[in-house]
Amino acid sequence: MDDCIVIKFGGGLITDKSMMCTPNHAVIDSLVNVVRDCLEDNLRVIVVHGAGSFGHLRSKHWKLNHGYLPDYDFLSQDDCKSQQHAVSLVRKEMLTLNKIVLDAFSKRGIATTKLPPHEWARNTGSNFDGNITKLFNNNKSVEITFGDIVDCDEGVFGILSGDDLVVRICQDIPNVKRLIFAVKGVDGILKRPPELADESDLIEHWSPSTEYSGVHNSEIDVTGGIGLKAIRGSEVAASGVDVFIINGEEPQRLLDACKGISTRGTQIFAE
Ligand code: IP8
Repeated sequence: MDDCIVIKFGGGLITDKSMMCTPNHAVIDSLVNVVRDCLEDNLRVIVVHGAGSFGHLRSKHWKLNHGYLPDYDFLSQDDCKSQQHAVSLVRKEMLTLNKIVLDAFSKRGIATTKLPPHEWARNTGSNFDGNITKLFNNNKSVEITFGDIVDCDEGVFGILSGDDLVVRICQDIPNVKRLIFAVKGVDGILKRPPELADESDLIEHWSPSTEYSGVHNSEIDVTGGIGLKAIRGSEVAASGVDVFIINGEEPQRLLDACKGISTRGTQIFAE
């Protein structure tokens, strides 16, 4: 059985987060090239992508991360009048971003399998319900899923982050060797906020007891930023998978990390 790697394409990396539903085609294409090189190296690859400006901005406005709030007085948007409507729009917007990613793969002749979580997952957090082993069974293609709005037992709906999905994929799929979080704008987890940090502020080995600067853009994001990646990454590391946070705008570093070659970035440990 081929070794498997899981790559999370950060939402902030593959989109312009400041503008509603704006993809970054150049970055997506460069990530697809990295995946192609991994496939040529006989690695099986599973991709999970984030939402960026396709999910977070509208979810933030409608507080979709808090579930159904029938008594809250929301300000209507031109194209959206209720939380339920926002749920269906965000699901559509995520399918649009997913199609952009799938098209970038097909342009390079790479077969993909699309797995939208609202069709097969329920509840949020890394303990969500969903039969990963049954669904992710096509190792002839790159299986692709993404952060999404899912139905929930409590609160009617909620946001299942790609950072939660990767945990269960790494734990449930046999032979996953490495999990790589490809992120925007930083080389990994830093000791100081990115605008103050220099080269020497990169934390090369991180575990939950390490102090760090967890920048989280809570004006925009409804999920957890680098802090959620670090915590979820340490859950994955506990199951014996090597976990790295790598600057997604540095394709050679990404490729090296995917192949298990030492490179600049942060490796996450369980403790
Ligand atoms: O960007 C969030 O997924 P993430 C999904 O992987 C939505 O945390 C719809 C906001």
